[in-house]
Amino acid sequence: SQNHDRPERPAFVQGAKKLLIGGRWVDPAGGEQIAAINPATGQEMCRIARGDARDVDLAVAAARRAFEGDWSRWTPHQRRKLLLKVHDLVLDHFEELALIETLDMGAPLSRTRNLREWTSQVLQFYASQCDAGTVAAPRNSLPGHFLTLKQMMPVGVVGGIIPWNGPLIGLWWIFGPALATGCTAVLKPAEDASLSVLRVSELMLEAGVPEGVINVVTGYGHEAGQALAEHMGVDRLAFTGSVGTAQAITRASAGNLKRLQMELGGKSPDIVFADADLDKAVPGAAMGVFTNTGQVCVAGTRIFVQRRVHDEFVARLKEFTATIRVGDGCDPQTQVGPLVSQRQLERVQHYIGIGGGEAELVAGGRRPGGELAAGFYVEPTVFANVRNDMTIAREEIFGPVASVIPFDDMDEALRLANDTPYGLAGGVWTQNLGTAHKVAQGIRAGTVWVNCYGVLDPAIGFGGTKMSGYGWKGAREHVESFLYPKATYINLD
Ligand code: TXE
Repeated sequence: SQNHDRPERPAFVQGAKKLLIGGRWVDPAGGEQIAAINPATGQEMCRIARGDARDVDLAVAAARRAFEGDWSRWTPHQRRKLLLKVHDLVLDHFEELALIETLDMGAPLSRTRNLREWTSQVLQFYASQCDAGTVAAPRNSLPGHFLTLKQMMPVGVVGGIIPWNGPLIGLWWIFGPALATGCTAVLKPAEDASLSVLRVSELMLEAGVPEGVINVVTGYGHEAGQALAEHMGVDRLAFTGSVGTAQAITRASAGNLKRLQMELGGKSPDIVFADADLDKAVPGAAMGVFTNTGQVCVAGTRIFVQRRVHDEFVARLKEFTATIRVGDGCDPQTQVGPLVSQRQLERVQHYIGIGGGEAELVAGGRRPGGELAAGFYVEPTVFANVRNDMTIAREEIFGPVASVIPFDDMDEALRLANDTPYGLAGGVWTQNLGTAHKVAQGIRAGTVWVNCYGVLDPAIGFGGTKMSGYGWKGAREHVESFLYPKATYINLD
C-alpha cells in the first residue's frame, strides 16, 4: 500500500471556522455551521460558518469603510509590495494549502501541489499590474489652455462567488485584481469547499493586508450568495458556477446595476484528426476530461475523432483509462480523486445512467468498491458512438465522463463542435499546421489548445463566449474591469 506517504491532517482542519469581516474572525449572526466533509471518506472533518444576509451586510460595510479609508491612499508601489509579500507567504505555506484543498474537495495532491507554480505566476502577474490605475493619457488638444487627464479609478467593493472545484485557483481571480487596483473584496466560497480560502485569508492578514480590504463570508448560495448578489453596496460581482445560478445572480444584481463577470460551464470539443500523434492525443484528450475528476469548466468532454482512426482511438482510450489510478487524493500516487460531494456523485451517476441508454459504454461507469466504497468515487468513464444531439453530449456533467463522437471531415467537425450552447474552450490534435489553425479559428470559444489541453497562463487569461459567460479573467483586461475611466479637464487660464 502507498499509505505510508500520506501526510498528516493540518491543524487548521478542525473545530468551527469563522467569517472574516473587517480584519476579525467572527461567528456568523445566525450562530449556525455547515459540515466540511472529506469526499474521500464521506466523513465530517470540521465545520464552516453558515453566513447569511446579516453577515454579508457587515462584510460589505467593512469593505466600504476600507475602500474609503487609508487603503485609497496606498500607492501602486505599496500595493505591489503587499502582493509580493502575500506571494511569498502563500508559497511558503503551499504544502499545507495543497493538503487542505485535497482534503476538502478531493483533488489529488499530485494536482494541488502542482498549483504552487501557477499560484506564483498569478500573484506575480497581479503584482505587475498595480500601475493600471495611474494616469493614462494626458492631452492638451482642446482649443485654449487645457490639460486633460484620463485616469482609471477603482470601482469600489467587489463581490466574488466561487465554486468548489478549485477554490485555491478561484480566489485569486478576486483577491489578485482587487489588491492590484485598490478595490476591496467580499468573497463567498462554495459551501462544499471553503477551507483553503479561509486559510489563505489568514495568511493574507499576516502578510499585512489591511482590515476590511478582504472579507470572507462562507455559507450557502441561496443565503450568503444571494445576499451578496442583491447587495446595493457591491459595485462589481464576479461569479463562477452554473448557468442557472448565473441567471439568478443576474436578476438579483439588477438593483444597482452591478458590473458582472460570469464564467460558467462548458461542453468543450476536443477534435482528433487522423494525422494526430495518437501517443500524445490519447492521454492528452483523456486527461482533458478526467483531470480533477472531470470537475473542470474547460473539460474537453466531447472528443470528436476522425472516422479513419476512430476504432483505434477508442481502443487506446479504453486501455489508457484502465491505467488511471483512482483513489484518495492524499495518496501521492493517485491521479483521479473522488467527486466533491454526494450531490455531485448523484448528478454524475444520473448522467452515466442516461449515457448507458443512449450510447455505448466502453470504460468505467461504476463506483469503485473496497476501501473506496465510502467516498464519492466514480470510475473514469468513456462512452463511444455518441451523437452530438444526445443528452450526454449536450449537458455539462462535471464528472469524469468522456463522449467520443466520430466525424468525417473538418467542416463536419467544426459544425458539430459549435453545435452547443457553450463556448468556453476546445482542442485540436493534428500534425497539419493548416488544419490546426483553421480549427483553432473555427471553434467559437474563448480558448483553443493545439496538441495540448488545459494550459493556462494568467498573463494571457481566459474566459468564455455564448452561454459560458463573459468577461476575461487574467491579463490586463481583467484588471481594467476592476476600474472605471475618469476624465478631468483642467482649464489652465
Ligand atoms: O453550482 P452553483 P453547483 C456547474 C457544473 C455542476 C453544476 C452545479 O455543471 O454540475 O454547475 O454545481 C453559489 N445566489 N458548475 O450547484 O449553484 C454557491 O454557493 C448566489 C460549473 O455547485 O452555480 C457556490 O458558491 N450564489 C462551474 C457557487 O454559487 C449562489 C463550477 C456555485 O454554485 C446561488 C461549479 C444563488 N442563488 C459548477 N446559488 C465552472 N464553471 O467551473 C448557488 N450559489
